[in-house]
Amino acid sequence: MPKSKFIPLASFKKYPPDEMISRSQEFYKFLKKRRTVRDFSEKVVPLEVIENCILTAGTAPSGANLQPWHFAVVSNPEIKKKIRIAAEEEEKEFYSNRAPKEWLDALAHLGTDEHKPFLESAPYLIAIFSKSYEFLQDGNKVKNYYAQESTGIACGMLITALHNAGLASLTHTPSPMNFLNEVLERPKNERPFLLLVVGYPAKNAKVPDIQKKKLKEIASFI
Ligand code: IYR
Repeated sequence: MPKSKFIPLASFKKYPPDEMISRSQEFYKFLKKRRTVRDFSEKVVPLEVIENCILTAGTAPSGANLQPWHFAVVSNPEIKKKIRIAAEEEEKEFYSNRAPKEWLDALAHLGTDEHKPFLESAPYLIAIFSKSYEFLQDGNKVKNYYAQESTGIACGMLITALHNAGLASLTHTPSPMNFLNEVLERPKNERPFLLLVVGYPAKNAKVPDIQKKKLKEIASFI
């Protein structure tokens, strides 16, 4: 087993309590402004912003630091079109047959349907894959621990980073989304986790009038 090497924790920054309170309030106010958007502008986004946000996501904690994720960034219009066609096919089946009435009722207030024009109009689609195992250079197969949880955390950080950079996103999960492996030529050990649509909101983008739960509804202090 490789021997671990430890270095001093030089990057940690401590703040006085008052400053901690104001920083946490400010960050809450800032993140509260994030809204999932479904109407995207075609306006070009600098690739460097996307790269930086993915690097940010890559700082996420992961089981045994195995970083079991892959981010496939799509800007090619032909590939976006392929993804739209495949996703709309699945969604059509979902909305007209697969989804139980209970699920459709729960979604009704969002106004979603099988039409996904944003998959072509938004400048970037980021397909996030989770790897429950992978192969080392020598061909040996290794297991990744908590791959799903780790990838979920990385996606949360990616969404936060994109918001911080001044971009809107949509967490889109066509189900099933195995077609992403084929279209994006990703290996079998990579399981599609999320399709994130990224760009600027369209000029007159509208969002549903929905609220987040209050602190006492989501937390208990014992
Ligand atoms: N994947 C479908 C349905 C859908 C499901 C959930 I859960 C949502 O929060 C929103 C939509 C679609 O994208 O339309």
